[in-house]
Amino acid sequence: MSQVTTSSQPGVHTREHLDLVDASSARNYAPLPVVVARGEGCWVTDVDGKRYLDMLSAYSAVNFGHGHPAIVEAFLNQARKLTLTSRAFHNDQFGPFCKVITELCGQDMVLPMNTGAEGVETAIKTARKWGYDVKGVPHDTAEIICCTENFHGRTITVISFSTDECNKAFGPMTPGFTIVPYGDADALAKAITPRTVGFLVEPIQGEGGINIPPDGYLRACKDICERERVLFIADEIQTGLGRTGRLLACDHEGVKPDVLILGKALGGGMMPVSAVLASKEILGVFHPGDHGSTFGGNPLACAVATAALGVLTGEKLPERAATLGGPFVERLRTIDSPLIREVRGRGLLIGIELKPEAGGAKKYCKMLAAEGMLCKETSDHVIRIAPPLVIEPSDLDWAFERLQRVLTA
Ligand code: IF1
Repeated sequence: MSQVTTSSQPGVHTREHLDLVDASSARNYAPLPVVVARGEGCWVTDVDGKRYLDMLSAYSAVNFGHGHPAIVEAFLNQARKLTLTSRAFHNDQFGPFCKVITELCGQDMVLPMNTGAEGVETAIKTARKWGYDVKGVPHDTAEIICCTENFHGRTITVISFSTDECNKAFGPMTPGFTIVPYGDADALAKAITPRTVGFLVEPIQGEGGINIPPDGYLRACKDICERERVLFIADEIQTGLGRTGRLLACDHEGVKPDVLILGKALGGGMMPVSAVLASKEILGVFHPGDHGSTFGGNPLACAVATAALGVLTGEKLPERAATLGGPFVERLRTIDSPLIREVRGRGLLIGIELKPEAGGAKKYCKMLAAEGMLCKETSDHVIRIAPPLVIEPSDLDWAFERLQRVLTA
């Protein structure tokens, strides 16, 4: 499946598409000039026929690879039968989905939404209502603790607790959030007040630069939350469903989140599906009419998500991520390059942090794209690598050669 491609000039069809986008698309992204038209497994093809190895997987939404046959089949079968009823009625895909996902995650209940940000919003509403109804916090005073460098989505409430400067432009912000340094459990303990209802955390920060917290951090935070009666809310939208070598990244420390948020890969790479999972005591705070979504829990989404979870367990993808990821990270560490500051990763969620003198990671992502490999910088200096979990060892070898070449050129 390998092919050496070195041209960095956009082809003629690519040029046409870039012009269309330039003419009338909002400028909220600055993508690499690659216009993808097809995808199969870990490989995609652009409009000019050039092939690339996808080492980003749509930020882990394409964990199963492009067009996984079992998921495509579930999608097409369901699309022919029934796609949407709204939650005004039941649909026959919802119940089976609820059973599979709650059993897999070891939680009592699930609340389905669509995008990750909606899942996070739902978890915030859950924690606040739990705070008022169960913990007895006075109304309208609930506080939720979040971390520096967090990324949980783009809605107004979610960016209200972002520490990224770019979000300052969108005020006024939603109150009720406190920020503590990521990786510092003592800081969490100190920040808790009688009004604290939840601690929202990414087990590994994706956008923050593939930041892996110190060993024992999640366990310590969970213990603090238990002691203080604060909900431990894990945003596993990016880290969950096998990416880090376990079903959940929290599993590495034997931590069961009180509230678990999933997204991205849950939609099988085909549609937005997110979910909030928790115990009866916690998700039980919702009563009819309190919360919902037109598309959340739709039969197409449920059929696709159920198939995706079937592939995840059937193909043992968490184990695969662990088996392939560990040695790949070790191998990346052997690259003898003055540009590299650190290589870090867990499973197949990997960051290559470059030194400031390298001049930013984007340049290297462009060079890698010219070599036929797609990945994306994060946090300016980190090359983020997150291939589909179904990637073949030979494709990882192929990627390694490109990375080595570009980083030692
Ligand atoms: C974009 C980052 C990744 C997430 C976590 C919630 C959400 C995300 C941990 C929201 C989304 C995406 C969104 C995407 C880029 C991407 C990203 F670089 F911005 F940070 F993956 F690392 N929690 N992450 O990572 O989910 O509402 O988007 O479905 O372009 O904004 P969403």
